[in-house]
Amino acid sequence: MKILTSIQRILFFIPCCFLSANAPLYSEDLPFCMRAFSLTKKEVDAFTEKGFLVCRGLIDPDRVYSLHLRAEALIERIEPKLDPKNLDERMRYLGASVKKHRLSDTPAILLISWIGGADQLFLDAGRTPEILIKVAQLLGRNTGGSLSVDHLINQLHIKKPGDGVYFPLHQDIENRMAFDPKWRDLNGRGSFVQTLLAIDPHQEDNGPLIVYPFIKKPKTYGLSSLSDEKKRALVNDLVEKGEIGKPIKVLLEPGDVLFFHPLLVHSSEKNTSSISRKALINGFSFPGANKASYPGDGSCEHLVIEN
Ligand SMILES: O=C(O)CCC(=O)C(=O)O
Ligand SMILES: [Fe+2]
Repeated sequence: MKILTSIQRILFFIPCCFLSANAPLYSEDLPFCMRAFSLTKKEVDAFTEKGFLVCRGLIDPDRVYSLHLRAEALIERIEPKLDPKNLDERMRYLGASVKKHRLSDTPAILLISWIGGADQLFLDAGRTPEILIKVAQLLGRNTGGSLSVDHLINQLHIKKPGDGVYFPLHQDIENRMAFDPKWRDLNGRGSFVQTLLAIDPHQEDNGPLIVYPFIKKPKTYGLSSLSDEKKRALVNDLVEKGEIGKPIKVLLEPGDVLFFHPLLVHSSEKNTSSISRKALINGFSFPGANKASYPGDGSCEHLVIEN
């Protein structure tokens, strides 16, 4: 085989870089039929700059109300099945996987992974064009030029009044890498977008998401290995040094959707109000970034949006 000279190698490498360059897509980069569901240039740029974006009233009230009713019905059916002696293992419910928590006296549901495995309505809600096309825009085109994503997460989060549930400071990228230690960032922008659809109002005192906007180029801070106290100390320090922005409570109305980057630092506190705070969380990865399997029947499905 002919051995390439250094100059030949450089000349070969430069066009390859351009071919595989990946960037978020603007509306005009999408087929005409998708543009009505796309993010504006201003929204794409805001997501890139801050690491999150809220789209108000994205999902129509009928659909959100149906999700609310079905979620309440599922919770009522699952709760009596929780075995107080076995709170550590996940429990299967139809094709979904229930994670329990022991933060209150009575066993309760922390979250239901791949809830679409128990009720298709939740899967369809995560894949509405209003959500999916925006996610595909943010993830960008694959090397072959197609628009496709892997649907990793379709999860119901339930925070009942006084149930004690909270999510310590974290970055979702660490969750992805905990599932797949060989996770690869293939689009150079985290290769993952998480979305949170508010089913109930997310208000000051029922444990809304708290986000720390990007200021400097985001990186992984290794929060998952620290105690809650050390996580708080590290994040306070990052805020003080101007690495990340001051915390913002993301207050939402039912139907609003938050899109966030896997390197966004975030947390949520306990629900001290008298109303539940339910959310449907959907997470999508750039194809090839994840090779692990996730709980729930049919999870990690590859969705082709445009060939
Ligand atoms: O439901 C919440 O409050 C936080 C959820 C979250 O951050 C996650 O699932 O990664
Ligand atoms: Fe998270």
